[in-house]
Amino acid sequence: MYCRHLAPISLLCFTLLLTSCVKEIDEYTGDDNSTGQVTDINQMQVPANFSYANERKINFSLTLKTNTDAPLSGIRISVWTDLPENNGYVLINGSSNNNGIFTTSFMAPKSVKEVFIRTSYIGLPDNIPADLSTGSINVTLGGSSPHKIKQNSVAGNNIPVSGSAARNTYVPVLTYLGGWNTQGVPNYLSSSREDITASFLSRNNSSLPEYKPVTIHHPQYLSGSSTTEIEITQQSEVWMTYVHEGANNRNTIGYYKYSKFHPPTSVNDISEIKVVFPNLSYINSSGGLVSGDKVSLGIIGPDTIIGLVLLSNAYNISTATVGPGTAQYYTNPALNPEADPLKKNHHVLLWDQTENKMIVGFEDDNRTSGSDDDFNDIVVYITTSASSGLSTGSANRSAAPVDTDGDGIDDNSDEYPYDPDLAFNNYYPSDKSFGYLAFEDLWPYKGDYDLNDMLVGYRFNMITDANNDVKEVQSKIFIKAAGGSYQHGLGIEFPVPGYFVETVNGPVYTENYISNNANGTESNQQNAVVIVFDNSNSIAPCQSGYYVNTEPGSPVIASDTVRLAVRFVAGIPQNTLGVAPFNPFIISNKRRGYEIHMPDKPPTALADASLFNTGQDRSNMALGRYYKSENNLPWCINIPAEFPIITEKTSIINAYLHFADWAQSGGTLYPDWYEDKPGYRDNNKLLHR
Ligand SMILES: [Ca+2]
Ligand SMILES: [Ca+2]
Ligand SMILES: [Ca+2]
Ligand SMILES: [Ca+2]
Repeated sequence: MYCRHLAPISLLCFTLLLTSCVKEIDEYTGDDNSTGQVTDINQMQVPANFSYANERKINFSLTLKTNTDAPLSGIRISVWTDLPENNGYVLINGSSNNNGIFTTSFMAPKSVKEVFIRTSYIGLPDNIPADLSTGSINVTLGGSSPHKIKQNSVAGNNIPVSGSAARNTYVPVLTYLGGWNTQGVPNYLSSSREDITASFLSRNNSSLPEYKPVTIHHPQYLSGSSTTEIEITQQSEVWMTYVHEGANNRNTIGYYKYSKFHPPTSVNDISEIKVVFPNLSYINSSGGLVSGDKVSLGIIGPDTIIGLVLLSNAYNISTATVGPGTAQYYTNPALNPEADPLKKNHHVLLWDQTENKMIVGFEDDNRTSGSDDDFNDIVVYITTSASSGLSTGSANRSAAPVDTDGDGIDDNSDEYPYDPDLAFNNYYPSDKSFGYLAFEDLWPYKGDYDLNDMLVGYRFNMITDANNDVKEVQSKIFIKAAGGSYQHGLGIEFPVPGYFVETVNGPVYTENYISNNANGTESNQQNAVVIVFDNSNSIAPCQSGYYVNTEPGSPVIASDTVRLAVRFVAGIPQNTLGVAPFNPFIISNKRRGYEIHMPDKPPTALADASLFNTGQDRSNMALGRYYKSENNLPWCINIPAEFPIITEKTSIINAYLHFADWAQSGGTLYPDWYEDKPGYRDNNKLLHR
């Protein structure tokens, strides 16, 4: 099988090796319909220290504490580029250690200015925004005096608002236990907060894990035989304690009382609702509450049922008043709006035997439209002064945590619940996208900068264990385009000794120039080097007369996908292993000594050192400068996002119209140059394949 250009280009390249004067033939000579100021990539003025990085490293430290400042350990943490509903994706996953701390670093696209920290854990605020401008994030969630992480839009704390000013005419009549500040924090909170222990929270989370429908996960919580009413059996002081709110709304919770012998059959049977927490939102999340904040409901006699009602989005933070809300969800299912009797329940009642607390979890969306049925949008609990003041006989019990593989990560958070060596997936660039390595393949001679001679697509998954160490790196690798006649190998160097690798699975070899150790790493290397494939043409074979996917009208070539798995003997700290795509390189035209790497990434021990500083290469090993020309042009760039193929012989500056601005500014301008935004691309010079 011969590509159309194989013979002439090979001759040309062969000639290049012998006499550098011929190189001019393949050199890019400008493009007359460029829209930018620079019309020839060779005229770009690129700062000498620029490495063409589209991302930056963010140092991250998160501390999780209970409300008595005890560590919350083994809690899953995710950092997202944006909220999931805004197409955000996960940058890093991990879990808090025995000190409640998760420390790591990750790469974030320079165009991402803010990330969101998510724990999805009952007892902690969720979706905490964090600014990336300083390059590091250091945040504590929870604790006895939670930090204000981001200012709320409404100013003013601790301004008492009288209860009467907040009345409205909703029926049942809303009455008040006192006043509150603008954030809706009652001025009648009990003087001491309840201790919300780590073990109590773990039982809450095992019972009502985020996003997991109770209807599937714990259907017995909603079955007809279990208690749904909070019944007072002895005269007692009764308290409600705030644990958690995971909703976007500013919800209000109130209570009403009725005799166990005369339950209400309609809302009209309820004479009044006493507002307990006007705004159930956390201090860092649209409100001012802290887990453990507690309100007395007064002395209540036996045979009384405490009914609770959730008034959805009822708190108006600009007027500091409570309205009827957009919906009202009662602990008397008969009063709820859904017609389907199986969907009228909006709460689950769980008796926590260890701490004698009656947990109430609410679902805050209409269950016929938009509800995820996890019943943890609001979590409070009820306690009484009498030691057995509550009827608990037929109430469901809170669930003990389950960790089947014993790695310290609860089954609900463990992505590998039956493998103690693995806990979390960490995809790069994301679980739903691919990144690309775009190569010029004539190094040490420069080419035409269409950066399509090898266009390698990838998605990595660094699978971490419960200590957040990387135990295995899996990757999907394919060839999106091959706009040259050379046939290349592809390798990846990891910055650890080869014996750290236990096994390598999935490489594709059709030639005989690679020699490997028994564990699958390449022989005679210092670091662990894995050759992914040794001939690109066996992965994406060219069709006779054409390159692979670089010419309009050429056959569409579908590449094989190489699924590579590199498993390490033991978990490697993420800071030691570094970040994807690690140190990838092509082996140019199957000549083992000819390696082409990303700019400023060092060659491996098997690269032919005599090639440096020949042709147009101006590496300087003493300075850590590699694979850059005199003009600081690269032979490879890494794009952590979709990257349509530049058509044959088109310079990148004429296809990606802000590439030159980006490179010449040292990465300051247009950090999003590769994105599909108005004016960013000339689609006539790109192929979407
Ligand atoms: Ca929910
Ligand atoms: Ca586990
Ligand atoms: Ca596991
Ligand atoms: Ca080229």
